[in-house]
This record gives sequence, C-alpha cells and structure tokens, in this order.
Amino acid sequence: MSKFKFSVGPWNVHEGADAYGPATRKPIAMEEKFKRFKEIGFDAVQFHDDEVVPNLNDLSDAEIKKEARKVKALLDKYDLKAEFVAPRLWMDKRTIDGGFMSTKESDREYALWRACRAIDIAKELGTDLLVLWLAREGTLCAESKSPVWATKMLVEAINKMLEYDKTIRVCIEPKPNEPIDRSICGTMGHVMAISAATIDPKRVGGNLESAHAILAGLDPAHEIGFALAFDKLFTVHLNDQNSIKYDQDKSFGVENLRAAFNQVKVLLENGYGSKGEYVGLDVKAMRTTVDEDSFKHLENSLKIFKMLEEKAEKFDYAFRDECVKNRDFEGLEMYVMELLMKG
Ligand code: GLO
Ligand code: MG
Repeated sequence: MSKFKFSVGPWNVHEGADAYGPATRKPIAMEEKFKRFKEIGFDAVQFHDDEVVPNLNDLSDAEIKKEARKVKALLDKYDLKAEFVAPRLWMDKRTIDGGFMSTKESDREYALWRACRAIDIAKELGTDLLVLWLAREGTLCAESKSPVWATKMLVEAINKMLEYDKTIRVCIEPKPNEPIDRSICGTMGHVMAISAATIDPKRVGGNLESAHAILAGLDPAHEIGFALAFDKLFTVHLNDQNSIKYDQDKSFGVENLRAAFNQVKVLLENGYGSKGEYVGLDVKAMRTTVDEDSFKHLENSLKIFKMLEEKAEKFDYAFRDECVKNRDFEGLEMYVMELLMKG
C-alpha cells in the first residue's frame, strides 16, 4: 500500500501533436479521463484554467464560476479532488512576450486578470493552490528587458494575487528555458528567493518538476530536498528526461532509475503528503502510442513510483550509517544498486 496520494492533469492524456507534426490519436472527453484516472489509482486532478472553463476570456466573472461548478460536480461524481489550477498564460496574443513581465502594460493587466480568474476557478473547485508555470516569462532577445525589472514585476504580480485572495497559495513551477530562451525563475533556489520577497512568503512555494531540474543541469531529488528544507514543496511534477535537450516529460523513472529512486526516497523520508500534498505526475505518451494505450504511460509511471517506494521502504539505514562512519561510499553505492536490481 502506497503512503502517497497521486494526481495528474487532463493534458497528460493528449493527442500526440508536436511542433513538427499533427495529432496521432483521437481526443478523449474530460469525463472519460476522470473515470480512467480514478480506475488507474489517482486521487486528484490538476487543471489549467481553460480546461475547466474553455472560453473564459469571453465570459463574465459570474459565468466563469458557474462553469467551474459543473466541473466540480463531475469531479465529485468520480470521487476525485482538484489539486490545483494553473492560468494558461502562454497561448494568448497578449502574452507572446510574457504576461507578468511583458513590456506592455495592457498585457500585464490581462495576465493578472487571468491569474485572478484562475484563482476564482480554484476556489470553486475546492482547492487553495494556484500553480504558475512561467512559460514565457523571460527573454527571447536578451537585451529586450532588464532581468532586474522583470524579477520585480514577477514579485509585484504575485503580491497582487496574494492580496486578491487571502487564502490562495501560489506555487511556482520553475523551468530554466523553453519556450523562452532565458527564463527569470529557473530553479527551486529562484523560487525560494521570490517567495521570500513577497508580502506573505508562507503562501508562496514551489512545484518541482524532474525534467525541469534536469534541464537546469540539477538533480531533481536535491531540488526537492531544497524546497522541503524550507517547508515550501507545495507539489511535484514527477517525470523523466534524457539529458539537456527539449522538454520530454518521459514516464517516471524510465531514463534514470537511481535518480528516480532518490526522488521517492527524499519524499518518503520527509513525510511529504502529511499536509495533504499530492505526488503529481506530468508525463507525456510517446507520439507513436496508439489510441487504446492513451493512459499506459500514466499506469506505468504510477507502477514505477510504487515499486520504488517499496524499495525505499526497505532501505537499510543502519547499513548506511555504518558505511558513512567508515567512509565506505563504494559499499553504500553498491548496496543501492543491488537494492534496485534484485527482486
Ligand atoms: C511544461 C510544464 C507544464 C506545466 C503545466 C501546469 O513544461 O511542465 O506541463 O506543468 O502547464 O502548469
Ligand atoms: Mg509540469
């Protein structure tokens, strides 16, 4: 039995289109996704604002809340919770050069309006968590905006969100690049600094995504540990990534099993989940995957996580201490490899 509760987003079951080619699978309705998520073993769903209310740009505040309540009813039907809502700020014409740090004031106003609507939607779905994946917040042309100004604009925007709703928690999902060339908030360290600069640091934390840490050249388990040390790991996006290239969102653990094991281990050792946090997955099916297997990468990721949790439960801390005392790190490393490879 796993000690954790799991979550996933509707976008993780997608049609296979990429920047170089069209869809390869049929779309699946939201209700069918919820049904399958529950069957597979998920407890909660993560959302973009426009997955809950597709045409929210054209609706009044009251209409947006009404639409959100319909999705809440559908979640209730399948006994699923909403974990977070994220404003999808990277699709609109007004955010082609970023939202919160766009050089145009009217664009910044739109971004904040959208973030506040995402907060409204979150409240209707019964969650206090707003995730900010800062997709286009940074520069495409390095000289086009000052990183000092841009950083201050981000803090200012988050302060306005914290003021807009006194209970909302803002969770930044750091990523060093893509789709932007140079992002402003690339790692957990950046997130902690931004958090400390806001009017309510307790309500500002991070969402560590394994692939994003690897893209920054960092170890995901250490990034998780860093946020845990400050009590600011609000959620995680576990997945995997083959080195520093385009963002791959591979199934959890398929690329580097030892690194995956250490992510599970650090979560387990620190009681992650005891305050209601979910183990979130952000994984993509391969483009070659057929319709019938649209959920297979989710099943696989969950299975791998749970198998690694069993391994982490078996970890022999007394042996570790002995090795550490003797500085026998060769012995400790071999022990870990045997733990992972033996049945
Ligand atoms: C992309 C991100 C993206 C976010 C999602 C939630 O690199 O990982 O999938 O997690 O939009 O904000
Ligand atoms: Mg993510």
